[in-house]
Formats: sequence, C-alpha cells, structure tokens
Amino acid sequence: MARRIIHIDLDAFFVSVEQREKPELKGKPVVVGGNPKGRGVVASASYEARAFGLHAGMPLITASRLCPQAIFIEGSFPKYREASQKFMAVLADFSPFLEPMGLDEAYLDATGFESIHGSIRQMALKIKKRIKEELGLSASVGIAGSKVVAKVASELSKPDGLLEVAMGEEASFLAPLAIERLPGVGKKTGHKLNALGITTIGKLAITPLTALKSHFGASGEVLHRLASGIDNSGVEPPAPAKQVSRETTFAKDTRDRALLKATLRYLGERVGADLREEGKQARVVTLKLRYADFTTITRRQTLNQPFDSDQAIFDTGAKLLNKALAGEKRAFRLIGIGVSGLLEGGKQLDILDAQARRQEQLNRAIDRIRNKYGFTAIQTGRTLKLKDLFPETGEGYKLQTPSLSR
Ligand code: TTP
Ligand code: MG
Repeated sequence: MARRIIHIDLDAFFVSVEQREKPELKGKPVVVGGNPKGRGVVASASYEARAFGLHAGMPLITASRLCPQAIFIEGSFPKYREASQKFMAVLADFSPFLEPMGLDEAYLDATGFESIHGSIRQMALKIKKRIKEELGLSASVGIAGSKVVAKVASELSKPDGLLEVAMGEEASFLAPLAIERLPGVGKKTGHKLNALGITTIGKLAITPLTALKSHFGASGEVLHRLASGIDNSGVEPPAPAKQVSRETTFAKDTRDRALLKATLRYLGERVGADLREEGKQARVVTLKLRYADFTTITRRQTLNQPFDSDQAIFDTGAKLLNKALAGEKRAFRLIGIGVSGLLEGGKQLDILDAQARRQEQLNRAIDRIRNKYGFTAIQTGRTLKLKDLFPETGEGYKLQTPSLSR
C-alpha cells in the first residue's frame, strides 16, 4: 500500500504561546529570546517580525537594529514544554505511529487512515482544528508519500497552511524549489551546490550520481535520492534520551571562580532533577566550557558506580572544573554540565552503602519540595551566590539562556 505521511509543525511556536496569553501581542513583531541588549539569539520570531528579516538564530542585537519596534520577550521553557506535551497528546489521538521531532514538530504515519476520516486531508484538518481549539495555536501540515516531501510541503504551506502532494507527484513538486528547501541541505552544502550551478532541487535530481559522489562522497547518494522525493525511512517512535544536560551563557565573560562553581552547582542540580524524574541513573559526567573567543572544551569522567544524586554530579563536575581552571587566565563565556551513559535507575544502588542511601533520600525529598514550591524553594550553600546575580522566576533562576539549551 502506498504510504501517506503527515508532517506537522506549529507556527512561530514560542511566540504563539506568548500571544495566546497576551492577545495584545497578536499581529505585532514579537521575538522570544531575551533582552535585546543581551547576548542571546532569536529563538522564535512572529511572522510580522520575519517581514523585517528577523529569523531564529539571529543575534538579538541585530534583530533590534533591523526591527527596533519589535517586542522582545525572555521566554519560559516550562510553559513551552507543557504546550508541547499537549500538542503531542493530540497527535497521539490520531495515529499510534508518531515520531516527535523536537518540541513543535512531528511525523505521523497515516497510511490506511482514509476510511476513518474520509481522506487524509480531512484527517489533517481535524488535527489542525483540535490544536486551535484546545491549545490556541496554529499548525502547518504537509501530506505526502515520504517524510522528506511531507516536511517540505508543511514548510511551504506556513503559516496555518495545509499542502498535500499527490501520489506520484513528489519529484515534480520538489523540482522548481530552491535547493535550500531540501531538508539536510545546510548552509555549507547549499553554497557548494549553488557554486556548481545546482540551484533547484530538480537540477539536483538530474545531476549524475557519479558527479555528486565525487563532490559530496557518500552523502551525494542521499542528496540524489531525497531530491527525487525518495525517502523510505519510517515513522519511528523516539529513542530514549542518551544524555541530560544544561548550559548557560554568562551575561559577561567571567573569571570569577565562585560564580563558575555556583552556576555549575545550579545547572548540575537541574540535571540531577531531570535524571531522577526520568527514573534513570548515569555513568558519565561531562563539563563544557566556552572561552570568550568561543573556543569550546569538554572534559568527562566515568564513575565506577551509576549515580543520580546532585552530589555525585556536582562533585565530579567541580573536580573537572578545578582541573580545567588550573593555571587558566582566560575568561569564560559559557558553562554547562551533562550526564550520559544512562541506564534505567533504581536497583543498582548498593544497599549497603549507607551514605549513598542517605543522599538518595535527601535528593528525593528535595525534588518533592521543589516540585511543589518551585526550584529555588530549597537552595544549597553553593547556589546562594546566584541569588545576587540572576532574578528568580519561581521555576528557577532566570539564566542568560533561559533553559532553552536543554
Ligand atoms: P521552529 O519550528 O523551527 O520555529 P517556529 O515554530 O518558531 O516557527 P515556524 O513557524 O517557522 O515553525 O522551532 C520551534 C521552536 O523551537 C521555536 O519556536 C523556538 C525553538 N527554537 C530555538 O529555541 N532556537 C532555534 O534556533 C530554533 C530554530 C527554534
Ligand atoms: Mg514551528
């Protein structure tokens, strides 16, 4: 049976969540990302803001120069996560074959679902309607015989669109489109293709495979296939997380060791809370540091025992930090900490290890209180210094990169 794949992506997701709460923001150039004088980048821009050339990833400084009248909002990740979970729950009502991609985007396999809804188009309209009614958000949908074509179609239909590519029409649908529209063609590949005179997806599809292979190696074959709309990859349920991490950029580059440590402690506690919420334990701690000149280093350590306590995460992270700081005179721009080597948690803990057991009980007690009263309801000695530096939000400290860097 010919496959029918739906790709769905929410329009200006972070901004739309903000507009839903503050209707006076509707129809205006709005940017979520942070203080326009700060050092962050645009996370999401309303379509009105995009008319001024604003887009995700653009430094906020540039955005405020191009569109001084734009309204800049810091954003709050927990709110977006909640909206995302509701979005995915609506989709799961329509097909058990669901592959979430990030927060606001998913593929659904709708093969054979015509009989339930009349047509796949009708099914897509029902999905859009429920998302509008229950979440107050608008979504764009592409329908096609493969994931790659469905994604191109939904993007082309934005905002609030619906575009169906009929069976057998995949290649001719893609042909006139600019090469940058093809998923997987990044900036670098795009430049290279353009330099070769391959400016449209159609031109890519008729370029001899041998020529593409000589320029792009093995990925030349993938490009060639995708350009013809051929993508046999299935709609797969998400793989379990391989790591949990948090990082933040400082408002000003810093050499202040106490601040570095306090921030590390706070980020480590957030990582620990996530790890425990997922019922996992980890084996590896990774510290990430970025210098003022953007050079980035990572340092990792594998522990003998699987762990999920804040103490283990911080102690290991702090050890790695001390080593990295030895003899170091340069200032830092960013710090992050993560854990990997995840296993299903619970039973591995050595029950004879009284100290580990105490730590576990302590962590669970802290998690319970924090879930109830907010993350900063309990503060450890090390993070107290953060109070003077970052405003609190009830959810946690407002870091420079408001936990968008999950
Ligand atoms: P996107 O779906 O790429 O963007 P969008 O929903 O804002 O706009 P569009 O209508 O084009 O789909 O990403 C979803 C959310 O992910 C976005 O609202 C904010 C976040 N995000 C970032 O934080 N940083 C980024 O660089 C990008 C691209 C997205
Ligand atoms: Mg989106």
